[in-house]
Amino acid sequence: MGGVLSLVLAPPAEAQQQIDPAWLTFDATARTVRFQLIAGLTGFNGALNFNGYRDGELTLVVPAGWKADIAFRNHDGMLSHSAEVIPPQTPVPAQPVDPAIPRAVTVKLASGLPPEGTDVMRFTAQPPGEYLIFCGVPGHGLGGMWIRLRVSATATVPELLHTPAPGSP
Ligand SMILES: [Cu+2]
Repeated sequence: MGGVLSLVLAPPAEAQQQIDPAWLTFDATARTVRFQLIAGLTGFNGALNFNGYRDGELTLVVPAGWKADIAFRNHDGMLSHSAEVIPPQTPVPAQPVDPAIPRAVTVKLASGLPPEGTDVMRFTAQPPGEYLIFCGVPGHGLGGMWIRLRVSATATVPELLHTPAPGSP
């Protein structure tokens, strides 16, 4: 069987999710920001992730007072998911709570939007402070399905930051 080239590829290690610049668009003059919040983007953490991140490892920074459109999409082919902005807390709640910012919540908060379900959270980012964006389906937040939102009194433009927990690899 000479001449047959056998190329054996080892299964890739779980790659660290990279921030996709397309997730975040904004208009500094109009002070509006749009963020694509993608539930279960990858299989990471049993798909209990937003944009491939879990446990606060992605932070969306929005200047205080800007209008935010958070375009939620459930990319998970199996589970239903939702999202809401809540105050920072450890551990995160086991089920939905009142949003920390009015209207910063999707429909079907507890039951979740089905695969490919979409909704847009439209709210004004205030007051300044630290928040979490959390999946309200019971148990998902506790399973790691949350990222961070920082409403910043000093930032001049929105940004996305990789924010690994201190001491994590
Ligand atoms: Cu979920």
